[in-house]
Amino acid sequence: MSAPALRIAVQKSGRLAEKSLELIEAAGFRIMKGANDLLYRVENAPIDILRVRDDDIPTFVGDGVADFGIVGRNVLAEAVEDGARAPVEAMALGFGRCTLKIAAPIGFKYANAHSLAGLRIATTYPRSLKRFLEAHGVQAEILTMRGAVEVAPRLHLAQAICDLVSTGATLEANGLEALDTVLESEAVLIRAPKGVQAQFAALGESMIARFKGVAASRGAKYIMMNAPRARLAEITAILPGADAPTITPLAGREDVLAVHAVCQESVFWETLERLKEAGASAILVLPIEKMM
Ligand code: PRT
Ligand code: ZN
Repeated sequence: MSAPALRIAVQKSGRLAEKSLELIEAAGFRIMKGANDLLYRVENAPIDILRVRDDDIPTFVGDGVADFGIVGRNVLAEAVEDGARAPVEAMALGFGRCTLKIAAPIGFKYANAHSLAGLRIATTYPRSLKRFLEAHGVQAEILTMRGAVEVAPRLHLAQAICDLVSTGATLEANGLEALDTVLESEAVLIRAPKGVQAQFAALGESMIARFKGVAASRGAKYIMMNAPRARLAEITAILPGADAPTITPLAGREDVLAVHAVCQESVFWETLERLKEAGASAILVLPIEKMM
């Protein structure tokens, strides 16, 4: 039996596998990839990483076999049935974005969910689709498939589908168009419904705080410049997603101030050009490594 540890279940291989490990490492936990493929240890904290099929993650976390899990919200929503054992979404992680959509062959006349009444809809997400139909009071038949849902209309197995879409290329390649949204998804951190093992509660909290820091610093930039005092309001208004910039005087200059700010959104060349036009000079944009 292994030493007690906080346990996080992540996808072993697939779209979320690498990004999940990257997030854990970015939060300062050094992952040891040993001989055991199913379980990675963390070197500098009592954390075990269980590597499993994504479909098993909600059950593991729901039963408390793992304290936390990283999984698509779509998988969580599809797994959740029994309230007492439903994992809790602790935070959205900002990667693995996709949308569970209703789609049908191009030209299908769609006004709203009632346009689906009486049809057969193919999906690998029967519970999510059922909830969507019930929420709109629509009666339709659900055909549950294990995969390749996008071919169902062409094979006359169904008139519409409910499937994940990210770029839309798969729909397009199959002559389908998206009609409605069932669920907006991204990778989420889920937590055991009974809470994490008591001895690791503080470690769990600190891990979440670090994940939040990683998520917040992703894409954020630190921007510094000199700004004419007279045009300060104009210049600070241009800064993307920056609240409360730091304004300090420059030695020996009455008319110019130094402006420093954290920008939560990307800083584009266009932004820098607008700042320059507004009189800013010596503009520096720096990456942010950590934020808390
Ligand atoms: O083996 P395991 O069971 O662990 O993996 P899996 O095959 O079930 O899942 P995987 O690795 O394919 O996806 C893991 C998670 O990634 C999903 O549960 C989603 O939360 C997320 N994700 C993000 C996606 C997509 N984008 C996505 N585009 N999952 C699947 N797709 C598929 C979609 O089903 C469709 O077939 O990609 C196709 C559409 O893509 P576009 O770009 O053509 O629109
Ligand atoms: Zn899966």
